[in-house]
Amino acid sequence: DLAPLRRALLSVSDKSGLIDLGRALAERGVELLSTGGSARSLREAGLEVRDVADVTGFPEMMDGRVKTLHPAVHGGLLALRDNAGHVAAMEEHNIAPIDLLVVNLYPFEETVAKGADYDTCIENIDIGGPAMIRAAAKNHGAVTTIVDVEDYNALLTELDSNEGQTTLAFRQRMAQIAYARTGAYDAAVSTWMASAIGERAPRRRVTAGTLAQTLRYGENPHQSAAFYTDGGTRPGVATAWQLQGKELSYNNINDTDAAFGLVSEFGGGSPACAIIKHANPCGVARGDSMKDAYTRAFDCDRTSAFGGIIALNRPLDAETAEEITQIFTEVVIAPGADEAAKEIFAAKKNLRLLLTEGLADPAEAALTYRQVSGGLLVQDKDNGVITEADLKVVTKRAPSQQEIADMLFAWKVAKHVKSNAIVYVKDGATVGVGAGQMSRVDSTRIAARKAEDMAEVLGLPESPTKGSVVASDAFFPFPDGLLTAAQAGATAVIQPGGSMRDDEVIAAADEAGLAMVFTSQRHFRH
Ligand code: 93A
Repeated sequence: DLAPLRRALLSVSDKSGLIDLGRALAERGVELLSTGGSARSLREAGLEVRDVADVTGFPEMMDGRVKTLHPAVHGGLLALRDNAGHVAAMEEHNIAPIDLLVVNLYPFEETVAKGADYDTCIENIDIGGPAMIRAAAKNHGAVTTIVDVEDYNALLTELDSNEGQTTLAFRQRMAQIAYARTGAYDAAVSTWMASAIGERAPRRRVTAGTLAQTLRYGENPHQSAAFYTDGGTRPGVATAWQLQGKELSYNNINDTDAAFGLVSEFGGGSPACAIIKHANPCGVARGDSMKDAYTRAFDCDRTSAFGGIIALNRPLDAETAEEITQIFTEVVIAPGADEAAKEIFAAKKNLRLLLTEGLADPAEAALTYRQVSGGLLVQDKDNGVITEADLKVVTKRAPSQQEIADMLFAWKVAKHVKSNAIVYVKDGATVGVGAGQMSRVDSTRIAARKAEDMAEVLGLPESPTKGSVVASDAFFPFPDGLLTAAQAGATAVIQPGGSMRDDEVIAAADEAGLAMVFTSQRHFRH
């Protein structure tokens, strides 16, 4: 299973670690072949290198578009060492075997991320690199393929443990990584092309992702799991900086994403806070201060908030940090934290603090994926955002300004609640959330019941749903849900409208003295 290493081809865009690797290989008696820029770096460091152009007998041409695409290279990578015909072909055509390929590709993803123009992106599509990687990885019976700088050390360790040779297991592992890289690379090209040519839903798209973290386990301990990131730079859980606390778990990442997406709906203006449990909000509020926003969010459902995930739309300050540490919280994510706040959190070793640079853009165009057995469902992200101008009043009574403000708030929250979603809001704070029920009327009842429970906990004289507004993520198919909300004391309703029985529902609203607006946009979230 051991394969010798006599000749290596190094062709890298990211030159970090190249010289150290080249030197380490040379010291182990490995002959070095290399392409233009890589060869120059190695030579400048005093290493002996042979140019690929010298091996192929062709100069690099067409601005480097053709440098390694030649049988002398591909034959050296692909030839089966123990196949008489292959060996004869090598001899006949004067092809020397290449035992190690070290390539990292033109930085296509980075070029796109920098916002480069079309032609620059095209020029950064690497052709020769992936061709060599795929060839070398196919021939892992004899050839080692390294595509990441982070694997240079592993290679040297492997050589040192095996008297300068590599094991089949190592070559197989590296080959698997190699194909992951070329697959992700082409996926990135395809994704970029789709948006560059204005395709709404990329056709026959493959998902791109790079392993960012192997997770301890998945949603449950018997499920293994990993976190893949798309290399994007948008603020969020994938790009946040973790200041303290244990590694994020699968559920933490999922919930933190939900929390940050929700709080980002409120922009970075006045303080807002969202507390999430199992990807659903159990309290969302605006406040005069961040502490006020947190406390009001907490008061929506103190029981569920225990062990929750908190997202803030503005930097964490000391008084909010102090308040948050009063109960157990899994994760806090915010666009920043001041020194005093960091100090308070530092005493809570298990509390994870994630800092982002800014907020997510709720209106951003993106795709979401859901796996089903045997396939993948791809759709545009729900980036629907409405303003007061989109509301159509359908009842005799028009809502007051306060009701409109609360309805728009409730609508933003409802977008982030699992269907069937019912959200009661009063004075810029949720007072009852009904999530994930199979019947809308059940969600309406549960949310009102939970509000009553909180009234008891907080010692309020009446349920906080009295004088609230209510949002429903999809239309009320019958008057019953709406009447349940009216009974709970809601005075205004925001919903998409569009039911066959809208007339009945509007009549019921008028009868109960409610104001109701239609948004004409639905926010299912299943
Ligand atoms: O333009 S290419 O697609 N044509 C090639 O034949 C080729 N061979 C290697 N790009 C090619 N490469 C890439 O050049 C490698 O993947 C690597 O990223 C880069 C290294 O070039 P240099 O050594 O000149 O910096």
